[in-house]
Amino acid sequence: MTVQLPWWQREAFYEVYPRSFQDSDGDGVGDLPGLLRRLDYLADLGVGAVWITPFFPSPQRDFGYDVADYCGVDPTMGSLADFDRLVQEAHRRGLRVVLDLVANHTSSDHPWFVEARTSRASRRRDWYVWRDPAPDGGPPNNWLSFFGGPAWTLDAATGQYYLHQFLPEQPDLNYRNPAVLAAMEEVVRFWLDRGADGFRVDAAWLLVEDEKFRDEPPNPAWRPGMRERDRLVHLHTEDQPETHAVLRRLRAVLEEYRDRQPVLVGEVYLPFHRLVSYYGSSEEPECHFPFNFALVDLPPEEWTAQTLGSLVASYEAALPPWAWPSWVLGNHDRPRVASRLGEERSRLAHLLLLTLRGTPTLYYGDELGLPDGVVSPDRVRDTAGFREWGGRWSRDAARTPMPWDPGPQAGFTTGEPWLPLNPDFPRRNVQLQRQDSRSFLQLVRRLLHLRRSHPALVSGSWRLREAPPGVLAYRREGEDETFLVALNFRVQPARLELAAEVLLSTFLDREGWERSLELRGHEGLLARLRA
Ligand code: TEU
Repeated sequence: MTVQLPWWQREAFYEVYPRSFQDSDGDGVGDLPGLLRRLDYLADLGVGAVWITPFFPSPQRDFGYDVADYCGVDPTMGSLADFDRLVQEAHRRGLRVVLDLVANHTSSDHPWFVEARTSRASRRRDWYVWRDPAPDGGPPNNWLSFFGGPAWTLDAATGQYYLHQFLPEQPDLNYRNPAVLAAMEEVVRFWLDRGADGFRVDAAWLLVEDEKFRDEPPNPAWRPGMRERDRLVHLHTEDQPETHAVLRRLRAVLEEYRDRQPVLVGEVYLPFHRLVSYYGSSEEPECHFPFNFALVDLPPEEWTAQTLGSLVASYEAALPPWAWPSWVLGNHDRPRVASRLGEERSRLAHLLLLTLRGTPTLYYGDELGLPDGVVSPDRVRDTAGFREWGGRWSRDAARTPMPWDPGPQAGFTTGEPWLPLNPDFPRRNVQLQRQDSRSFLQLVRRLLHLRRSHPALVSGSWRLREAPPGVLAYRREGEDETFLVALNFRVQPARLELAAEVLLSTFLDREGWERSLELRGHEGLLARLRA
């Protein structure tokens, strides 16, 4: 008898960047009522949880990741009533709603920071991280921001610097002050009480910094083309031991609602051996899973059978036996996977994502094979991210509006979209791909529905299998079914001497029993070995 897994293990997650998903009022910016209108699409696609990036009141300097009120909805996104309706309608369709907890920092417009900067004696002063200037009057140490320049800004009125790992408009909260954590716990309760099903903790590995504020050493591996911030080795601004106590407390709040199985997911960009510490322990749990970004940051030239096989094997080996895996191909901060790999290999990547063990997270639009949009430097909105990547790439390209149909503004808005539509939207959109039996969308939809009807694809064991050069092959074995996945990452054809029932090809043009599995160039197969 298959033990019923919790929903966050059974279901695939889908990241919605609400500004770009569906606009309902013609202002060119997506919103919650627009997302409500697209819930049937998500339910039909076969995802089970929607992670919505921030929609809280914000001056939008980092598009919502600068929160000015943790317990509200930005007027451009709708209202709390719209949120309540969204949750109700999502739940009616069996969809869970996961929010973005931007816990590391607030907006500089947040009342807490406005009060903190009024004076050194303010009761909120210690809610943020303040330091006296260095003897030369400059920043207290050499820490750098993700978005360029020092991670410190001088508040002239009070003569001290405050810490911001991101923009100066995103002052870091001070988790060494218990009042800060207590306030964030109340934020979690507020949304859980309104029916939220969990949180993705933004910048979870950055929450606490070194108590002694020591300079970080230079990074000998830094090369031109890497991020300026990575000129330093981040010994003191990330992955501090005290971070885990914060995540344990946030998890403890979720456990107050354990009957609803709310989930805590961590945004953690760390190598596997450090990433796994964000699960905590079975006695003192932290994240249900931290995102595993290994496939997001894997350079395109390293997408080979050999590299991927050892990457998956080393992740599986690094996981504590009770820990639940996670896999991600893309998000709103990185170039889209179809732009990194091309369409055919992006299909292979989605076959990989949706047949590995654990919870997969899809990024909106990737299910269409959507490439990065074309955003000319004069139309860049995300100047912070543009600086972060040295003007070589803007995160806007991965945030262009969802193309719903070939009609005006791709069905995204009746107004002027806040970012340009992808030029290929007349040919690459939901409506046309729904009508095409071999489209990218059909591949993702079929894989999601296969996952849902075959537990072996979700929680079955994962085992690498011998395969010809260039082919990654692995078995997924459950109680009463065994599957084989074979991915040919080369353009040359390959053959697996194995009889199996092909359930689908990434080209969606073959099914049924085959005495041996011929793989065309860049073709992937999902086959059943025993029913
Ligand atoms: O990103 C934090 C982070 O992990 C950065 O490395 C991020 O991947 C990217 O490099 C920043 O451009 C989170 C959010 O995902 C990001 O959108 C926000 O800008 C950032 O935190 C600040 O809240």
